[in-house]
Amino acid sequence: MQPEFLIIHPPPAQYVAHVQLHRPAALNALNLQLMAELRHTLRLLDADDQVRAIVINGDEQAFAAGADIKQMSGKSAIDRYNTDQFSTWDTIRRIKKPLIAAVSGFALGGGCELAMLCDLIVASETARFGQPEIKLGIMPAAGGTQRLTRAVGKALAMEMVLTGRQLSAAEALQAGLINKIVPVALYLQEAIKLAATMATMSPLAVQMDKEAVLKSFDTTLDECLQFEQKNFYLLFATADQQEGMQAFVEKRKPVFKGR
Ligand code: CO8
Repeated sequence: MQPEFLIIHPPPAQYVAHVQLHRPAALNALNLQLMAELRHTLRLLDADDQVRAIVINGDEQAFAAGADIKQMSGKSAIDRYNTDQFSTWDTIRRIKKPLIAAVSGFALGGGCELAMLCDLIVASETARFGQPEIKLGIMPAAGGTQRLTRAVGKALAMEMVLTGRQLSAAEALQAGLINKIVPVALYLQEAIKLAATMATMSPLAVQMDKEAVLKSFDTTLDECLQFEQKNFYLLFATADQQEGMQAFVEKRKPVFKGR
């Protein structure tokens, strides 16, 4: 399937994939087709052993201005239930490799939720984050009420979700929603740099770390600690663990192979 609303760029660095949301006439609004294309592409990249980290961006004006309001308007509750669009989001949630959102301009509604579904967010100075669904008489439904609250805390999440107020990049950084802010000209480059750093690490360790960090959102601290310990033991079954420690002892750079 050749995507219509995505650009899959050549690898910008070794083991790094770069996917661009590309529906500029609608500020990259996430219609069902775009999300299906994204799911399909991310699954392929997740299965590709030449990829260890994935950068997702939009363009300078917008990461994504939300779910496609025009596609949603006029639909009934049962239409929405039958569309089952959240299975797409659930699949993306299960991508094992790190996803880095490079956000410039609007990340609103589903766009903010997609950025939060990624593991790290690099923002340009012009980025704006918001959950304006309340202004449409609906609510965030792709994890917005949950991931936003976990990231920024109850007080700010309530304010954003109940009033639709957008955060500037500086506010988002201060609130712990994003990792860093860089000038517009550099936001993509910076995200690629972060991805490239992760791509030099043992891919199995990176994936299991990601899995364990995400687990902390799912369940109790006790269960999470046990999960973390299990993955830690498992990594001692990898050649990369031996290589990593051997390289440290020998004072050289490790060469990780994903085994
Ligand atoms: N859906 C569809 N089209 C959109 C969207 C959108 N979310 N956002 C912008 N567009 C379109 C506009 O309709 C316009 O198209 P046209 O030229 O054909 O009229 C074009 O993009 C450019 O937009 P504007 O002219 O409005 O650009 P401005 O710079 O004046 O304004 C804004 C930019 C402020 C971002 C404005 O476009 C806006 O408010 N957009 C809507 C933001 C919003 O409410 N997002 C939340 C949507 S609901 C949602 O995401 C629910 C998620 C829950 C489930 C997720 C499942 C997928």
